[in-house]
Amino acid sequence: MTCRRGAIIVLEGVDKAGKTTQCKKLVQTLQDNGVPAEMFRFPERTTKIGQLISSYLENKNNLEDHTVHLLFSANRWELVPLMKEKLEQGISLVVDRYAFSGVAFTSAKPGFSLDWCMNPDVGLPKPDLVMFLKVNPSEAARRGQYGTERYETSAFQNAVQQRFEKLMKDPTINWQVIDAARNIEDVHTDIMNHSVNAINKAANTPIGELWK
Ligand code: NYM
Repeated sequence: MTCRRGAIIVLEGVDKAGKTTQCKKLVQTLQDNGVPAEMFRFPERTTKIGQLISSYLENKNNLEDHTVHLLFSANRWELVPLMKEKLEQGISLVVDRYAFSGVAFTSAKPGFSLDWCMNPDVGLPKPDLVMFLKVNPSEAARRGQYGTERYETSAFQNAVQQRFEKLMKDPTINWQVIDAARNIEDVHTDIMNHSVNAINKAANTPIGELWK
């Protein structure tokens, strides 16, 4: 590799934690500081697979639980060539949800083990940093109504939070827990500091493989 590669920076958390707001602010501040950065989000609803997922989430169609899990994973894999191309150009990727949401949401359904849920995502480009935006689900609910999409209930979000806690025990991932109950600017400063560190560290190391 001739130039410094970009870093993969993932923001995770339950719904209403502020991930999308913080991803957008992070990309803007990085760019303002001359650091090339772009935002990715999963699910990426614009592809054919993404459209299937989107209409499932909007309750417009029903998909069998294993099937939809594999579609979420396929939606990440279909973006891998583009992600790698950007990283190799030195662009850091700020990613709104990744495989961790995939595992946390499906494994919150009855009959799904973490292991089974992780398998399809093994080998994806490994994030250099995963920040978990932590707000308890009741605080998240206070921030405004959950929407009307599938999974948007307090009971399900509680189960998802517990699955995230399990995933965060994995020492092979650079997890950072961010107290997201604070104001937007304080959370942003914290996220920016962690990101700059990760970008500097990643620059001269090869892209890793997730859960391998
Ligand atoms: N979701 C997201 C999953 O169930 N599996 C996945 O792999 C991913 C990436 O989709 N409730 C769920 C979490 C959300 C929903 O996400 C849509 P968003 O960020 O609201 O568009």
